[in-house]
Amino acid sequence: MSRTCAILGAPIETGASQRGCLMGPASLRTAEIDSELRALGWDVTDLGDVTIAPVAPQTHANPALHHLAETSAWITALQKAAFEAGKTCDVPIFLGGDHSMAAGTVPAMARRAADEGRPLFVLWLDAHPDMHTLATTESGNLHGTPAAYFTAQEDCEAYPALGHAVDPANICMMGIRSVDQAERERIKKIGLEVHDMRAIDETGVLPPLQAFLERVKAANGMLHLSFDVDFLDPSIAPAVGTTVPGGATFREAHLIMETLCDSGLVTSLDLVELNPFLDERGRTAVLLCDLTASLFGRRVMDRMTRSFG
Ligand code: 4U7
Ligand code: MN
Ligand code: MN
Ligand code: MN
Repeated sequence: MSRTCAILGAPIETGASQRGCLMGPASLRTAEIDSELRALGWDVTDLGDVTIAPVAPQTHANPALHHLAETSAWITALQKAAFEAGKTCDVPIFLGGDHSMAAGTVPAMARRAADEGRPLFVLWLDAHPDMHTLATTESGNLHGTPAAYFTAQEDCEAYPALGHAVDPANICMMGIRSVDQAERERIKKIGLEVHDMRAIDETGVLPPLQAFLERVKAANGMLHLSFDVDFLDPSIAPAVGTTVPGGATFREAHLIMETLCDSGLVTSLDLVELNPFLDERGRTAVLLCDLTASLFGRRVMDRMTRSFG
């Protein structure tokens, strides 16, 4: 029996500083993400896109915040739709949309895990930790806040109530290379596992990834992968509003996906921050589809199960 996945689009762009992420799900569908997965033997259902109704503006003590009411509406809609999507298949895939959508998808996956009596782990691949609260963000761009929200940090009360939080001890961040002072302090305070790009340069991606996967396995955890396009180096993935130099290479990213595939541990996926308005002939969308294919089983050669020599 083939394994099942469902695709759910979240065309949200109000969390980012630039417009365009709205087109992310359409671009990934144009790159034929569904047929790539079917070719790998997956049973794929496309659930279409989530929508929200128009909202009235909402004010906040932090005057920098942009689109608070829309973001809250998306969080509510996505917590429901992502949870429902999770019931229909083995691995739901959430197509963004800017990263504020993780404030919907991650709590939904935490609820799904809790229903199975299992903990949720999160692998966060991003240039940024997105650990601002509604009080500390200076840009006011709410795609910088989801990780603070779903780990139940203070000063997120203006967002919808959080049903299922993620334990910061169950999160591993990799690829980080742009951290604001308030985020740095919070990461230290809560003891978050962050492998910044310097650490990746020093050790490569495998040692920290394998250590994290061992922990997920030992805890019988479910594993959500939140993949922000800006995790990748901008030279290979230009279609993102928040490029930061010195990102993951093509092979580092594929090796992570291949290793995750071998582990069999990933139970849900966000593909976020793709801004097709900034893409070059669809190359970033195609790269994201190829990385997803690596995660779902594409490999160049079959691996030998025994060693030689
Ligand atoms: B993304 C930033 F100041 N920290 O708060 C901010 F550097 O989802 C960036 O990871 C946030 O792309 C980036 O605006 C959010 C900035
Ligand atoms: Mn992000
Ligand atoms: Mn980012
Ligand atoms: Mn971004």
